Amino acid sequence: MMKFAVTTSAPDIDQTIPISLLSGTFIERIKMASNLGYDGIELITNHPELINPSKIVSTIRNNNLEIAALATGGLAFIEKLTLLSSQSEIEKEAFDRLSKLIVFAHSVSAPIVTIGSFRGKAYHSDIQESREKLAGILYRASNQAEDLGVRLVIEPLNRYEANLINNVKEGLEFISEVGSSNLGLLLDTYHINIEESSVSECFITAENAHRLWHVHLGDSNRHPLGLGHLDFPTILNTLENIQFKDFLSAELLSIPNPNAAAAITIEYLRSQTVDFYK
Ligand code: LER
Ligand code: MN
Repeated sequence: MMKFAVTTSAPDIDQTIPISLLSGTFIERIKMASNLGYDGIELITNHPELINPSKIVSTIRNNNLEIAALATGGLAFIEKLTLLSSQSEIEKEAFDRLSKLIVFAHSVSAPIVTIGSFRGKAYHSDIQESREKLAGILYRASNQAEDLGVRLVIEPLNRYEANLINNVKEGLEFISEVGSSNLGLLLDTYHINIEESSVSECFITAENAHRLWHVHLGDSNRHPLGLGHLDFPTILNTLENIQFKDFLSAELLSIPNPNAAAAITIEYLRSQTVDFYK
């Protein structure tokens, strides 16, 4: 059975993030996610040291939800920290913050830490040099995460947001370069729709390589599901056929507002996946 999560910020973040859904206090947002029928939460956190892990876990579990993943996007959007940067002190600080997030993921039993925009941009004149640098960084981080029972996922991003790892083929090649069995792929329907000739086919490619570990959901325009032109019935059918059992997280724009976007998306998903509930 597929599990659906919604992306929202942890209590340490009070700024607005465009892809953080739900509004209100953290407890109100968790309750709402549960009432809407989500199975899990993808948490954006920048300062996990400010959060009490057992309080977070009990709030989420008491509402019959799981933590699907911890997201690093807030570190990039708000703190302007990225693993690759032409400023070495930013790279150093970013790695340190990733290590802290991995330790926090372990303490709240989050199975996955995502690496999307947080990887930063290739800045060497030879792009291969940046790739190799990132591979070294993620090799170290993947090993640290493995020791703590946490998996890392790298997310191909569309060409307007990243100049490194834009599609599934490049993602799989990069994972081979890193050489860690603890690094997988996060495929985001919004990004792969821009870069791939077939969204469904690339899920199959990633699954055949045993690296499809996490999914982000957003329609072609990054609006709630059903409000763009992605063929979600076929995509969901493909994921069902390959028996994808990990989380699919709604990570999309707060259109028309953060609560309605979450509500429209889960309603759409439940209407398309009724078979699972027979
Ligand atoms: C950014 O566009 C995205 O998809 C996030 O998951 C990246 O951190
Ligand atoms: Mn994403």
